[in-house]
Amino acid sequence: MIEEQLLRLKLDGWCVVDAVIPEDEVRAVRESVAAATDRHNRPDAPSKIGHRTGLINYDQSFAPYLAAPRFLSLIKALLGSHARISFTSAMINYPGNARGTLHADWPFNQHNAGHIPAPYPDMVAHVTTLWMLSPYRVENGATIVVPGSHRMETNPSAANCGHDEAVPYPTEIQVTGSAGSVLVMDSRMWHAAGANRSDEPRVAMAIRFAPWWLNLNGLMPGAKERARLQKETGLRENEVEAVKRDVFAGLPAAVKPLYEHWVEHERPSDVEPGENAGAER
Ligand SMILES: O=C(O)CCC(=O)C(=O)O
Repeated sequence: MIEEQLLRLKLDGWCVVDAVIPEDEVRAVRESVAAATDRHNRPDAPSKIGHRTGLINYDQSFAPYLAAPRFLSLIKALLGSHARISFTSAMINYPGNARGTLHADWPFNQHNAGHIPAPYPDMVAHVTTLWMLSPYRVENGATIVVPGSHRMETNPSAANCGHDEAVPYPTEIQVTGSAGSVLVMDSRMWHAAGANRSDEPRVAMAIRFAPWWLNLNGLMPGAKERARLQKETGLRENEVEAVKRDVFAGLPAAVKPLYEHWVEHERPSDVEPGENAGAER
């Protein structure tokens, strides 16, 4: 099973791990994540999108599933045994939301202050996982991917990529799946949010993983390194708030190693209360 998933990730750039959250448990997680996102929605979220970064501070209903062996063993096979979480974000795509632009995720997205400049090397350096808390269907805006695009050395967020980020790509597809499944993809993959043409919100989480050696400091609100990157490039950066100590203390033992590097007060002393950076990509 894992061999097949790894082959798909290598050749196509993505695969789906089914039922990471069991069918009879996913509704409770969906409702909990949606309620936390409603309560703590970012004021600068794009139109018809609910968004909350640092979700782990506001809701822990999904935490036990992060260590599901069928899921975590795949992440570790891709990024090594010290893989850790870089982003924990909730996304609610409401009916009528517009299709997103085609892009690769941080740190390959060239719009971000902290990015690996294109042309970048061909290696797995960051993994994006999209958790389907609602079933992903074509009508409700299932994520659009361009299979094989992760092997490109650039992506449509770069001005000279050769493909306009606003234009659909001819071979793109939408990844559908049942609630509780997780789309795992190389963060270099060209992808976009689909338009939700249904009458129900599509609730999902973007949980991203980094190897231990990837510098995440630019994501921490208030960090000097973050401020310098933004000033020197004139570009924005995503932000991921520190995990609160009491939240961390309550996480399952198997999940703690995934968040330990981001716990408040265990960060470098240059961190001060921070600014807000806009929607992440
Ligand atoms: O909402 C989606 O389907 C895609 C989200 C996305 O583009 C991202 O998280 O980078």
